[in-house]
Amino acid sequence: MAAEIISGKEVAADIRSQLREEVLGLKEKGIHPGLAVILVGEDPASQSYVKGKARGCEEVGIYSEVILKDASITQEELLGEIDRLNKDSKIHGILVQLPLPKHISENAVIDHIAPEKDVDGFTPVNVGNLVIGGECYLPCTPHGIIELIKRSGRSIAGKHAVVIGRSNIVGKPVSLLLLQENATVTIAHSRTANLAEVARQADILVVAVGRAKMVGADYVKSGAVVIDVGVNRGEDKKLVGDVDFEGVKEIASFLTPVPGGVGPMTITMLLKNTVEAAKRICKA
Ligand code: NAP
Ligand code: LUD
Repeated sequence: MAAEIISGKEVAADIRSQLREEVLGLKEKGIHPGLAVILVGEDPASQSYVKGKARGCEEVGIYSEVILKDASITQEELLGEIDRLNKDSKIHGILVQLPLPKHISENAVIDHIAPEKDVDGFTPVNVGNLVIGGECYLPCTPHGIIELIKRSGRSIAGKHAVVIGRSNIVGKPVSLLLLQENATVTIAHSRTANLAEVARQADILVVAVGRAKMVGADYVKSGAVVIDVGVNRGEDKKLVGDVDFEGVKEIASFLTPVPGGVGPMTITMLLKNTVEAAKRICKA
């Protein structure tokens, strides 16, 4: 039986319309949520994602600033920019789009963001609180993935989740969130032996590798929920996921598409965190 396709685009539109209402209510109380996005350099994919974030802000009524910096910016100058935003009362959320040029330490930059404005959920304080179950901003892509699984109507508790990929931005935090939802979690990566066999044990398979169509039907147990995080641009400029959509849709019970799956959810969860940040900072 063919899998049901989970439209991240539709779920994102639902959440955004709720957020629009919430922002209207906050504005009546004199609170205007604001997000600053810093983009260093001219990577076309990053430019496209940042554009999507600014458009999302506009859609729900969040004030936004996109700060463009030349790839030659020094780390000191970038930290200075973050200092300024940390103190700016119009700005409740700060995001530095990754990756950064090689001469800048991503960890140093992230660590400079005030934790209460860290709407990406990347600062050590936020990540630490995520690990110990404290109050934190949930990282956007992992949170979006959990929402998509829940909206598919499938429960997570007691299920075996296999996550392929262990990056700080997707693999590790989504594994923690699945654990918090009471899944039994396996984290696989480039050194995992017998990867297809490990993946076939998954009731929930999350793929965040960055290799076009790497996960074929032979990686998937019949009836599994498959979440494709990968966004790869083929030679024809078309976007493809890490999952071979056509092959896997015949085997999985639920499958996310690329584009229109996890991507729109990432941006929507950022908008949600920015509204949350404005409420926390303004004590609404
Ligand atoms: P990343 O930092 O490059 O990490 C990739 C992970 O995949 C690493 O842990 C790596 O293992 C593992 N890996 C690489 N080749 C593998 C292989 N042959 N077999 C098994 N594991 C392998 O990537 P990322 O930032 O997590 O992003 C992954 C993908 O998701 C990319 O396509 C990215 O564009 C996309 N993405 C999408 C969104 C969204 O919102 N839709 C958000 C973030 C990322 P090692 O650790 O052993 O090297
Ligand atoms: N850095 C992210 N770097 C890359 N896809 C995103 C992303 C939207 N600090 C920081 O935004 O959360 C981040 N915080 N990331 N990413 C990837 C990652 C970051 C990826 C895809 C999309 C954000 C997205 O909207 C659309 C889709 O899949 O439907 C397609 C967009 C297109 O290019 O056409």
